[in-house]
Amino acid sequence: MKKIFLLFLPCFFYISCVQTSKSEQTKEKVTAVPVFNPDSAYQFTKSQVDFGARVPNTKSHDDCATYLTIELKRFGAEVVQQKADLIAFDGTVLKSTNIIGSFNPKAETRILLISHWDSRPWADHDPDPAMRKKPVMAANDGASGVGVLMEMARQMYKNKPTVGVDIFFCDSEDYGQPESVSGGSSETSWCLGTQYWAHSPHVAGYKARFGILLDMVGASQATFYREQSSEYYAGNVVEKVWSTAQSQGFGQFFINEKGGGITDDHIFVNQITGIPTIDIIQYDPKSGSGFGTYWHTTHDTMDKVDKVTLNAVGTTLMHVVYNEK
Ligand code: AHN
Ligand code: ZN
Repeated sequence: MKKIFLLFLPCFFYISCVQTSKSEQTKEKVTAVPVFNPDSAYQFTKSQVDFGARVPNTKSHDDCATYLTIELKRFGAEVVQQKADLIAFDGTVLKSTNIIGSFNPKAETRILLISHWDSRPWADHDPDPAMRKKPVMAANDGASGVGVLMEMARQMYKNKPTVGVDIFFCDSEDYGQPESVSGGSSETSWCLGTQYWAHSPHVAGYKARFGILLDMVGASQATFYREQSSEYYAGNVVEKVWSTAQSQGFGQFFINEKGGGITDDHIFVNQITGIPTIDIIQYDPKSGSGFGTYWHTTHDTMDKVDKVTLNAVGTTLMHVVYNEK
């Protein structure tokens, strides 16, 4: 009797590790969605911040690129490091590295998941003027999105989705021209790594069914609105993601209302590659910048990152990816 029980134990353990929602169970075939681990996502976020600010042309930046590449390979991804010298608005040559990790690299149907991994070189929104030349630690504005995607990579290693997935860690997103510089913040001074990749993708003629960009997805009680350009270029993807979030119980994070339009990596992916791509980005219509009081300040540190938010985003994306056929 005891022996029989022990034989069944691994089955119970397995079942408890794979969640399926009620609505999914009614489909012909049950879709098993691996459980996203927010503690692990938090650790992946912290590991990046522990390198220091990941500003292009610094050792912290290069060490973090190596770390992300090794980790993606450890999770079975086929990894491309795309190196480029990108010219910033002020003429600085940014030694940039886009990192692309592919799962099921031969699958024709693909999903593109994007997050920038670099840190802003100046905390130009810091309340203390003496701090405005200091770099941003970018716990939320950078590391959080990458942390969520690294945890998804870890899950995909254990349990492959049906479709192909490309995780794209783009570089030199946050070297955009500060508003204080004459002429103001030019749109094309942002997202340099993504602009480069969109013109010269890691695979010639690269296509994906859709793309999802994560930007600032770790803050406590963050709210994500249906961003304007995402609606314009990829309304059905916005609908898919927001309705998945609602059905998973994350409606207090994914607000089912229109938000503003934001210049971010997804704009260039949409305009240059034609891959319909949305932006999940923290947006608070009541705050001044819209992005939280510590945005582009020296206060964007690990204490701002909340596992509950990482879980809301990660779990939603896991359901989106594993339900794609
Ligand atoms: C602008 O500030 C124009 N766009 C926001 C892009 C960004 C910066 N996302 C994170 N940091
Ligand atoms: Zn930023």
